[in-house]
Amino acid sequence: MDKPVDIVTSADGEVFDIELEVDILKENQRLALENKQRLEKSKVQAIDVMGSVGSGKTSLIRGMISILKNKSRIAVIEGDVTTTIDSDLIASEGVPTVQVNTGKECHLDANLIRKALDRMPLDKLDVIFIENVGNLICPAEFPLGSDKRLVVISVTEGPYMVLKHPMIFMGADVVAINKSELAQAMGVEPKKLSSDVAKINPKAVTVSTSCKIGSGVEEVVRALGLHVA
Ligand SMILES: Nc1nc2c(ncn2[C@@H]2O[C@H](COP(=O)(O)OP(=O)(O)OP(=O)(O)O)[C@@H](O)[C@H]2O)c(=O)[nH]1
Ligand SMILES: [Mg+2]
Repeated sequence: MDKPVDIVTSADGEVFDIELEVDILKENQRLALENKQRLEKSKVQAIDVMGSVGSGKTSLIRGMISILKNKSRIAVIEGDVTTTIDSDLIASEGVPTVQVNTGKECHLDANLIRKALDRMPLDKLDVIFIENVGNLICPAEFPLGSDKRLVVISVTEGPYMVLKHPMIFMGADVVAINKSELAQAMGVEPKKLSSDVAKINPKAVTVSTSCKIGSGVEEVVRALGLHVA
């Protein structure tokens, strides 16, 4: 009889890949807890910013920085596959950044964040934004030790983005539905995306934003529990 297709086995029939994955996730959770305790000790609020490629993560972080920077000491950890484009944009706001190039990996993990935190003066910071790699799937499984998880999607990704990627919304505290000024042209209804999020995770706060015109950004800051000047 043929082997069932959904079981990964070695040549001698021993199941190994699935256990390996469980170990990686467990170790990540342990390191995430360490990061969380370390951040709490230094009274730093860390926000994990996730979302698909080009949804507006960097733009929203920049918008939040301009609201917060006179009152809070901010730094950014920039996760990117290869380039420093986003780090350079953040640096132009006068905010220190630590760049984490993930190479082939499609997400940040708690070990990379631990190494980034080693390079930051935690006792001199209030808020750290962590821009995750653009991806709606992998980051969901890898908590980093942040206080809050913010997911940024945009109306230009179409009407089914939420329903197709429930995992990432299950762990979200706040969801920004960005590029809202383009909703009509895209034939996408932000309210429908918001109700899709509510069905998956009723506790998540959903905010319609446009980084282009600056709307909704302050509401995101408040929803994240960050102090608005
Ligand atoms: N029209 C419109 N464009 C936006 C808005 N927010 C961001 N953009 C544009 O969308 C593009 C991508 O924005 P980014 O902020 O770089 O998106 P990102 O999620 O950080 O992208 P990656 O880091 O590459 O995954 C840029 O050209 C932004 O200027 C918005 O609200 N409306
Ligand atoms: Mg970016």
